[in-house]
Amino acid sequence: MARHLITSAIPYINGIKHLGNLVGSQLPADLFARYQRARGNEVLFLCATDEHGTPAELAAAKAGKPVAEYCAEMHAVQAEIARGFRLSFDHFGRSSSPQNHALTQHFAGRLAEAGLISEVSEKQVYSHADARFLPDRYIEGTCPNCGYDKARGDQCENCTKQLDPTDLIDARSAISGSTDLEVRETKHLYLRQSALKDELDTWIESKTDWPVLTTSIAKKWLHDGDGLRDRGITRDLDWGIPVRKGTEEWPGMEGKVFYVWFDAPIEYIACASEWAEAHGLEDADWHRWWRTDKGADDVRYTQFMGKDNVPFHTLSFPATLIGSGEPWKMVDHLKSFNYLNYDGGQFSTSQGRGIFMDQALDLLPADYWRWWLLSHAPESSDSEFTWENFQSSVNKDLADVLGNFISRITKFCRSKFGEAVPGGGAYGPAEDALIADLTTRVARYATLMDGMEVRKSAQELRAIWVCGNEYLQSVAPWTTFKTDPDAAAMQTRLGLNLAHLFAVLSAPFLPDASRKILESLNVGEAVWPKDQSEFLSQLSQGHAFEVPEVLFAKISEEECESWKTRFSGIRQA
Ligand code: B3M
Ligand code: ZN
Repeated sequence: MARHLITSAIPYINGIKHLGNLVGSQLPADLFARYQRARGNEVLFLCATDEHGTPAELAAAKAGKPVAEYCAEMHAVQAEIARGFRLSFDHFGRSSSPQNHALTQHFAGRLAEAGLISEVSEKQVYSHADARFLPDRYIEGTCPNCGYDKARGDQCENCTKQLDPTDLIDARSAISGSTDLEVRETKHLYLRQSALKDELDTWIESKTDWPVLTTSIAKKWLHDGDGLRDRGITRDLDWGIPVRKGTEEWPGMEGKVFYVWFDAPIEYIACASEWAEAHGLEDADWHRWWRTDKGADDVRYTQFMGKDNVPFHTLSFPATLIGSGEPWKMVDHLKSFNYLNYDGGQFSTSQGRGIFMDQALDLLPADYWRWWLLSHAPESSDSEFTWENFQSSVNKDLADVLGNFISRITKFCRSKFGEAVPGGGAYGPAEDALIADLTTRVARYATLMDGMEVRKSAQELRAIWVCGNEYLQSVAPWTTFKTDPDAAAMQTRLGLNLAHLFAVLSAPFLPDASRKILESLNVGEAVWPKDQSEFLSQLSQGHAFEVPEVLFAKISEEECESWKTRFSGIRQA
């Protein structure tokens, strides 16, 4: 039995994610986790909320809540929506957990001991009224270039000029509005990633089976970008993980916290510890997933994320792990995604453009979205959501092909043989040909799923459903029945067994529909098919079943039009 550690990029806490975020990490990770479990492998699938940093502070301030309270609430909201989408995390953790505090401080301590952290003095704006240093984007003022009076300390939104806070005219705090600001010296910690260039280089060069999207981004930053420039890993914020060297104070770092991108990937590890705690397990139980000296050497670790997150996962986080000098499990396969666009533009959280996860579930059950999103996953290039395409995919793939097959075969059997599998008849050439075809296709489907070829897997799965429909259409048991009831019984029996096969194969994509089919067929436990001919004879004479309720409702023109209009604007918070 293989062991799979699977993580999805951890979504920021500030607000509900849109479908573009979902398809770029959590959903394909879930597909892979469900598939590996279905194959009988041991899986630990982890995700969490990314709770630190300026966006969390700003969102909490906007909601008028203390940031800890805001994060706890939003974590519960995101967890509930994840359940709605049937994301099968073994644990949905929080980067603000005590475990992540301890581990992040531990890594910083190890890196410091290894000489990989430098202390740098910088000039930064201090606000007396707020009693704190202000990050660039917390400072507002008039743009020296265009005169726009709400320019931010990092950039003018109006003319796009990049700015330093000291460029602003009449600079003020975006928190309090105070103009009582002062430029002060402050010390920050930098991670000396450049010192690990050779090790990172060797490591990435060894990943010959990674998607080009991943390695091209990694190599670009490693070689010709300034991606390996030493990075500040501390910030002057209140909310975050206090800077400590392991369990000790760090002189001169009082009141500072680690930068969100330093602690967020460490949460992948901390989350396993949170998982162990939540299940009353020992440290050894999570160490066997994360420590190569404690059993994780035979773990296969796969990460899922959008392409914008790749540099952090191929350079900074590996630098943290390697730099610690400890035997942490490193990622084996990194699956990254392009962007999903929305109806001629971009999904945008800040602009409220597109469809958000909660809204999607209010319209239709998870399986409808899972199918469209996964079968259109932005793998080799960006892809686009349009309502017409969504409608057509739901109606044609789910309702006409899979749904129709299940309903047709179960209803036909009920009408002619009753609600139990009929006996009699023997396979002929059509059945042998079908089984041979399915044998090839199921093997191909498994190879594609193992390789995380999401779109191609969906295509192959659909092709398998089509085989079933074509078989029924060509042997036509409703006609055979009139002249040769035994042959019709055999065809019907095979049809019911095909329904079983489709339910098992479709489960990673369509967990709810799969469960409904299995329930209606009275199949207790889904077992992945090894041999198609054997699998397709499991439901034998006398096995009782029920006709399931309609699995997929078609989307009408009216619905499609009205949703299109409803989601054409901007979401009001
Ligand atoms: N929260 C960015 C994002 O959600 C960031 C990912 C962290 S992964 C360690 O796209
Ligand atoms: Zn400007």
